[in-house]
Amino acid sequence: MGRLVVVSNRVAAAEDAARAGGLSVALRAALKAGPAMWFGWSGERVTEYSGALKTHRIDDIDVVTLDLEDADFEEYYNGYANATLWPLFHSRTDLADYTRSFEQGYARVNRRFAEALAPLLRPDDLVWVHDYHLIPLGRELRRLGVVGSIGFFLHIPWPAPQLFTTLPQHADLADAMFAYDLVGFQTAACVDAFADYVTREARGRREGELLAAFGRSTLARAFPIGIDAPQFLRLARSKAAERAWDRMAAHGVFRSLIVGVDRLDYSKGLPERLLGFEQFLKAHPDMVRKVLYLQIAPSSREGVEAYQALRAQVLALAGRINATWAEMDHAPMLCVNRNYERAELAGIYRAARVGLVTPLRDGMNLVAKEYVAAQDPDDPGVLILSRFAGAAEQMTDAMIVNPYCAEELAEAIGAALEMPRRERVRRWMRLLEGVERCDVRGWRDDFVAALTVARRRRAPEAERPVRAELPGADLPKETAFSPPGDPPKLARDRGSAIVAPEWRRLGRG
Ligand code: GDG
Repeated sequence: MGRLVVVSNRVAAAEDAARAGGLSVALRAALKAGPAMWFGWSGERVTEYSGALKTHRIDDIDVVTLDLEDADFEEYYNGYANATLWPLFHSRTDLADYTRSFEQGYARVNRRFAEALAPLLRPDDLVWVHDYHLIPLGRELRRLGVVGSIGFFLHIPWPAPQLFTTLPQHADLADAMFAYDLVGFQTAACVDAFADYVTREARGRREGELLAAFGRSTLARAFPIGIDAPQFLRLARSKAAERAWDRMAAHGVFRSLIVGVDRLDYSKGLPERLLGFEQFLKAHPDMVRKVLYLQIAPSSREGVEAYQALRAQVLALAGRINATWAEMDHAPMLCVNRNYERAELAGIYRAARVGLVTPLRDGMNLVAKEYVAAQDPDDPGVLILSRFAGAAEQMTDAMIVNPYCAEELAEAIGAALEMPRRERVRRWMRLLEGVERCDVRGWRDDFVAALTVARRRRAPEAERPVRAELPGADLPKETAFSPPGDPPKLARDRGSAIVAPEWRRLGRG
C-alpha cells in the first residue's frame, strides 16, 4: 500500500497539538488513516541552507523537516507567500507587494523542497501538496522526474482573473497548477475563478472538471474542508472546556456573550466587525450592560508590515469602543491578543450566545464549524457568518451577512440575541448535521480517492498510447491541449519514481 505524503509549508511539532491552528489540526487528522509522511519546514531558521533533513514521529506519521535560511524566510515566507500571494488571493491588491526578489526566493525554496523530497518518494506514494506557499512544488518534482500521483489543495480563495493578472508572474504560477493530476479548491466559486482565468487569459479549455492549458491538463474540483467533528465535540465536553465555560459564565452574569476567534489578519474583517459592534451599541444603548463581546485575536505574521498596522488599528478601535461605552464597573468588550488552547476555545464557544465569523474573504473558515460543534444542544448559540467565507456555501442556516456594512452587522447581532430558542435549535441542528457529514476525514477521503482516479486517467500503463492515457484525451483534439504542445511522455520504468526526463522541459530549468 502506498503512503500518503503530505507536503505543507509548516509541519506541526509534536508538542504543538493543544495550540495548533486549523490547517495543522486538519492535516494531522487527515494523516491518521494509514502509512503516511508529512514533509515541510521545521519552523527553524539558519544563516545558510544545508539541505539537512530532520525526522521525528507524531503518532504513526513520519515527519520530515528542513530548515529555511534567513533570506528564504524573508523572501519566500514573509515575502512572496505572505506579502504577495496572501493579499492578492484575498482580493487585497492594495496590500500586495510585487518585489521581484520575493518571487526568486519563492522559486528557490520550492526547488529546494522538491530536491529534498524527491529522493524520499516511492513509486506508489500519493503526494498531496498544500497551499499557496508551494504552488510550484509539483512542477519542480516533475522536473526532477517524479511521475507518480501529485495533487494540490488550495486552502485560501483563488482570486478573480482581473485580480490574478495583476501578479507579474500570473501565467507562470497558473502553469504550475497544470503539473498536478488534481487541483482542489475550497468552493465551487474558487474552481470557477481558476477556470475563468484558464479559459479567458490562458486560452485554455474547460470541459466539466477537466481543464486544459499550457500544453497540459488537470482536474479541478471543490473539496470543502471540515473539522475533526467527533474530536471537537469531545473537546467541548472536556474538563478544560468546562473550566473556560465557567470563567466566561462568571464574567458574563446577566450578560449575553458574543465571541469572535481569529488570527489577527486583515482577511478576517476585524475592524469592520468592531465597527459593526459599535454600531449595535449606538443603536441599542439599553443593551450596553447586557452584552459582552470577547474577541480573541492572537497575532500572526508579525514580520509583515500590514499585520503590525492591523494590530494597532484593532486595539485602537477596541479602546475607543470601551472608552465610549464602558462604566466604572463594566466594559462592553474584551480584545485579547493571545492564544488559547483548543479545549479552552471550545468552552468559550459553548458559552457564547453569538458566534461572529465575519471575514472579508476566507477560503473556508474553520472557526464557524468549531463554533457549531461546541454548542450545547439544549441551548445553542447563533452563528453570524460572512457571505464571503467559503463556509457560507455550505452553512446556509447561519445568519449570513455582508461584513462590510456596519448597520447590517449591528442588525444581525440584535436579531441573533433575540432569536427564540426553538429557532436557534432548528438552525443549529441543520448546521451540526453538515459539520458532522462533511468533516475532515471525508475531505481527506474524497481528495485521496479523486487523486487516485485522476492518476489512473493519466496513464500508469506504459503500453497504452500516450495521448489516450492523459486526462483530456477524451476532449476533442483541438481543444484538449491548447495552446498546442506535446503531452509529456510516460515513464516506461515503473519500478522507480524518478523516470520521466520529459517533464524537465516543463520547468524553467
Ligand atoms: C486557512 C484559511 C481555511 C485561532 N485562534 C486560536 C486558535 N485558532 C484556530 C481556530 C481554527 C484555526 O485557528 C483558524 O482556522 P481558519 O479556518 O479560521 O483560518 P486560517 O488560519 O486563516 O486557515 C481558511 C483553513 O486554512 C483550513 O483550510 O479554513 O480559510 O485561511 O482552528 O480554532 N487555536 C488555538 N488558540 C487560539 O487562540 N489553539
